[in-house]
Amino acid sequence: MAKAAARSANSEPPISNRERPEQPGRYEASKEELLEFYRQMLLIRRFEEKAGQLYGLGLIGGFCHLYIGQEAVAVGLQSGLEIGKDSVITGYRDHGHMLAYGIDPNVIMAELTGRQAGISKGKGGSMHMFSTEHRFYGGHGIVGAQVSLGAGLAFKHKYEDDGGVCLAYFGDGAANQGQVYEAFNMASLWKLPIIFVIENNQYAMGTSVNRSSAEDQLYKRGESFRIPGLQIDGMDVLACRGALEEALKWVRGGKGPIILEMKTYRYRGHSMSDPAKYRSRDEVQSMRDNSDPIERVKRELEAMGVSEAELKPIDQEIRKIVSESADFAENAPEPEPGELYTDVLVETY
Ligand SMILES: Cc1ncc(C[n+]2csc(CCOP(=O)(O)OP(=O)(O)O)c2C)c(N)n1
Ligand SMILES: [Mg+2]
Repeated sequence: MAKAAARSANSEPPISNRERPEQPGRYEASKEELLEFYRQMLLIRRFEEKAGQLYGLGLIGGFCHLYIGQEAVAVGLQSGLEIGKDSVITGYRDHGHMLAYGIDPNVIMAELTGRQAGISKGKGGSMHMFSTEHRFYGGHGIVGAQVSLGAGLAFKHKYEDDGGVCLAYFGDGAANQGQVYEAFNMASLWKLPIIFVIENNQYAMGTSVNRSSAEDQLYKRGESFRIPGLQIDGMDVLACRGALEEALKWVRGGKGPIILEMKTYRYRGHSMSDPAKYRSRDEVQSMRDNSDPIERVKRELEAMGVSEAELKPIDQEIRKIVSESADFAENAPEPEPGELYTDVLVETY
C-alpha cells in the first residue's frame, strides 16, 4: 500500500526522486554588461522617484505603485529574455518591468499622467500598460490574475511552437490566491513554458509574508504540482540573471514550469497612499543601507576598476532622460473626448 501511494498518478517518479534544477550561481557579467545593468536600474530608480513627485503634484491620478528597491529583479531577469519572442506579464507595479524591457520612458510617463501619447493612449494609467510589440502583456490590477493569463500566454507559446517562454511575475500576497494554484496545475500538467516569478518584497498591502502565509518559503509552493522552485537573492542583479539562465535551461528544455522566488524589498509604501504603520522606519533604512541593489553594483564596478567619475556621465544621462520624460508627460495633450468610445469591447455573450 505504501508503495502504491508513493507511485505517481501520471506514472512519473515521485517528486523526491525527480531531476531538479541546480541552485544557480551568480551571472558572470562583463564590465559592459554590468554597466548596462547599473544604467537600467538607475533609470528605474530615478524614473520612479520622479513619478512619486508628479503624483505629489497632482499630475498623476488614480493608483501608483512604485518599484523602488526591487530594480535588480526586473533588470536581472529580463536582460536574459529575447524581446519579441518571450512574453512578460506582471501586476500593477509595472513601470520598472517596462523600463527594463527598453520601452520609451516618455510613453510610460505620459501614460502615468493620462495623456494621448501614453502607451495605452492615456486610458490605462499606472496599472495598465502594454506593449504587444515587445510581447509585454501588462500591467494588471487584479491580484493574481496575471498568473492565469501568463499560463495562457505560455500555452500559446507551446501551441504555436514558437520557442518562447512566458515570464509571469506576481507578489508574495498574490501567492496566496486560489487561481495561482489552478494555473500551476495546468501549467505543470501540460508542461507549459512558463517561469513563475514570485517577487517576495516581504509585504502585501500592509501584511507581512510571515503573518499571512502558512508556508513562507514561497519557492516551495509548487511542490504539490511537481513544479520545482528556487529561492534567489533579489537584491543582487547578478544572482537574478544567474537564476534566469538556470530557469531558461529548464523551461526551454521542455521540462515544464519553474518557480523563482526573488527575495526583495520595496522601500516605498505599497502605493502612494500607504500609512506605513506595519513596519518601522529603521527596518526600511537598514535595507537601504545594507542591501541596496544599485549600491551593490556600484561596488562591483569599482572592483572591476570603474571609478566614480566614470559613472557620473551615466547618472547625468539618466537624470536628463527622466526629466525629459516628465516634461513630455506634462505637456502632451490629453485624449480627445471621442477616445471614450474607442478600444472598448462591446459584444453580446
Ligand atoms: C483580487 C484582488 N484582491 C485584492 C486586491 C487589493 N490589493 C491590491 S494589491 C494587494 C496586495 C498584493 O501584494 P503582493 O502580491 O505582495 O504584491 P506587491 O504589492 O507587494 O507588489 C491587494 C490585496 C486586488 N487588487 N485584487
Ligand atoms: Mg509583496
